[in-house]
Amino acid sequence: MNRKLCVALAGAGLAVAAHAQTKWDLPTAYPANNFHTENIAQFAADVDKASGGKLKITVHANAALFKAPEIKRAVQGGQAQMGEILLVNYQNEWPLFGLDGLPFLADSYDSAWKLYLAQKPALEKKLGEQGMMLLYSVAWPPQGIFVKKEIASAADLKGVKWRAYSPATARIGELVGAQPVTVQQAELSQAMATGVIESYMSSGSTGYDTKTYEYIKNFYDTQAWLPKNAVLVNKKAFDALDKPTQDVLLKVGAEAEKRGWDISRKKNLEYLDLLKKNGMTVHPPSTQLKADMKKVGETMQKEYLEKAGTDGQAVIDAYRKM
Ligand code: PCA
Repeated sequence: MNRKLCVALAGAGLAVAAHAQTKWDLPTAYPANNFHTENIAQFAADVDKASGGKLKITVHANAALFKAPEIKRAVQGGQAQMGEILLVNYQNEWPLFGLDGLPFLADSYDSAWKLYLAQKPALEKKLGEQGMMLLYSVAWPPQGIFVKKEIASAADLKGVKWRAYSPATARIGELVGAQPVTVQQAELSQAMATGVIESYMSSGSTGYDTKTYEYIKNFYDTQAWLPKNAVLVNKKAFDALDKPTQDVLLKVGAEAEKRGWDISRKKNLEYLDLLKKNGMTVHPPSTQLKADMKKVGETMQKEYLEKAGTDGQAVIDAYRKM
């Protein structure tokens, strides 16, 4: 119930529960058992508790409410008060959203965290201009190559049906001569089952969540980049909360960010073990494959700077100084 209505009802002599409740929706594109989603569920439970039941956030997992690429606009337009997005999905809208999707710019948890800190002021400003707030952001585990056949170099990926989840992963597919097709995670298992794709780059987390081991038996642990999910809040919805509830949201959001990075780091190796247990071979990339992928990364960083200009360069410079 909004405050004006509370006041009106109170004025009319009606009893108003001291704990007028606000209900929010939070769509995400990933399944309920994904570590990001579990972290968000914990966040929602913590907000409920810390606000004394005043703010109830319903998490809608697995792209059930909005498809992955639609979630940002839904939060911007207020159809959802909050939402979780994959930042790199929006690189075509604004290059800086794609910075954490460039191969080998930041390829460890420590460097990914630094890149986040370097990106953050620009992200907050951009989202602010769009009527949203960046509540928190958490990295996916490092990205490697899932592929049906064994590969020794990028040349072995020629002509292979390649699933992309972002403009950058599609570009990698092009650069290695594969056949990219964009498929979001919610449709990935089906795309593998029907033979639409036979290869893709992602994390052990997504490999496990989508049961990739049922279709694809090789994972090359290239640790090429760590893309981030971001949890956004519609600014008008935030402004309509009372101050104590706003404070709860910010505090619990900061806790979720820290917890999320810790879980991601810890679970990375667990996911690779789970893939092995389910019949997948986890390979270290050959020297040639590593060199080929580094070259792809260099090309993409160059292309990126051509598009992102001085703003993009400034963030990369800030990151390199950290
Ligand atoms: N999983 C998501 C994005 C990055 C990741 O590790 C996906 O494959 O769709």
